[in-house]
Amino acid sequence: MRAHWDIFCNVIDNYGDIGVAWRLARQLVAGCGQQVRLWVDDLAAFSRIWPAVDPRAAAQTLEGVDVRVWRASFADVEPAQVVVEAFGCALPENHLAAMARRSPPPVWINLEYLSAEDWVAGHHGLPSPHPHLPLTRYFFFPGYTAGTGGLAVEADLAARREAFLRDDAAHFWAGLGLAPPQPGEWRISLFAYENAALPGLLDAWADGADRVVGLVPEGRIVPQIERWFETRPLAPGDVRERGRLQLRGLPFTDQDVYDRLLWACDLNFVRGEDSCVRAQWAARPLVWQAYPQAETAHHAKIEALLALYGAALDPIVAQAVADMWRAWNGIPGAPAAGDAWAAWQAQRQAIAAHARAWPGRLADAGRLAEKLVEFAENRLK
Ligand code: TRH
Repeated sequence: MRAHWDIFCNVIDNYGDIGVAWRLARQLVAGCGQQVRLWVDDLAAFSRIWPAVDPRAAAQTLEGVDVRVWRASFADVEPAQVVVEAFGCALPENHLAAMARRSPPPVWINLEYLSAEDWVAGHHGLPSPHPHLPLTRYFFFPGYTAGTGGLAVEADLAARREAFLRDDAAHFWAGLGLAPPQPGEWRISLFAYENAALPGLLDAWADGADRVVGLVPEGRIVPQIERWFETRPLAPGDVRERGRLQLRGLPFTDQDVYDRLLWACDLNFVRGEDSCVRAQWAARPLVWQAYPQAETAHHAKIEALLALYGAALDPIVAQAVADMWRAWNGIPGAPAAGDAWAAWQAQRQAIAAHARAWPGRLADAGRLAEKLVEFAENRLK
C-alpha cells in the first residue's frame, strides 16, 4: 500500500535528529514506495548532511521526498495518513487539531532514540491516548532485536559496499590525496565530541609501531586536535604529522560519501546514533562515543551495546573492545586511552573478523522503514 507520510523533525543540536529523519524519509520512498513529506525546522543544518538542500526554499523535492520548512507559525495543511513525530519534537497544535478532524485519524507515531537496552522491546509499539483529542500516539523504538522497531538500513547496502571496495576504493583514497593503504598502516576515521581521552590516544598513535593516518571530518573534536599539535587550525585538506601519526582534516560530506569513508577505513570512531549504526553496517571495527546525557545516563546505553556486540566474542577480545569504548567515553574504572589502545590493537584481527560478521547478526532486528510501514498498515486497515 502506498500511504502518505508526514515526518516532523526539530533539529536540537548536532546532526543526529535530521540524520535519522532524512535517512528514514529516503528509505520510505526508495525502499518502501511511500509518499513522504518531511518537515524540518533547520534547513541549514540539513544542508550540511545533504548539500543539495536549498536552505531558503520553503518547499523542494529531494530524492523523491517532499521537503518542507517547518516554521514556528505552521500554516494549515491536510495531514497525511501517517504522521511521524521524530524524537518527541511536539507537533504544531493546529496540525494536531487537523489530525483529530480527519476520519479515520492518521496513525501517529513517535519515533524514539535507538538503544540496545533490554527495556526497549517491552516499550516498543505502546499506545498513549491524547489527553483530550481523539488521537492515539504510538511509541516506536528502533532497536537491535526482532521485538523492536529494527534498524535503519537500505536493502542493497551490503552490495553497494562490496562494489565500492572492489571498484572504487583506490579512487576514493586518491580523492583525499592518499595512495591505497600500505601493509602495516592504519586508516582511522575520527568523528567525535570533545573528549578527555583524545590526547592520550593521539600520544599512543604518534609513539606506536604502526603508521596511523587519521581522517577527521570538520566538527567538535577539531579544536582539541589543534591544541594537541600546538599549531594552526586543522581545516579540511590540512595535514599534520607527529611521530607515526598523520592527521588529515576532511570536509563534512553528504551521508552517502560519509558511508564510503566508513567502508574504506580500518577503524571508525563514531558518535551519537546514526554514525554508530552506519559504522556497524560498514562491517568495520568501531569505537563509539555516546551522546553525553545528564547524570551519565548514556553509560547504560554503552554497556548495553557492548554486551550485545561482545556476546559472541572470546572474553579477552570482548574485554579489549569494552575497555577501548569505556576509555573513550570516560567511564569510571576504564584504563587510560593509550593502554586501552595497546590491548585493542593486540586483538585487531579477531575484532575485524567480528565486525565483518556483525551485519549478519544486525539483520535479525529487521529494517526500520519496513517495520514502520507494516506497523502503520496494520493500523490503517
Ligand atoms: O551529530 P550527532 O552527534 O547527533 C546526535 C546524536 O544522534 C544524539 O543521539 C542526539 O540526541 C543528538 O544528536 C541531538 O551524531 P550522529 O547521530 O551520528 O549524526 C551525525 C550525522 O551526520 C549522521 O547522519 C552522519 C552524518 N554525517 C555526514 O553526513 N557527513 C559527515 O561528514 C559526517 C562526519 C557525518
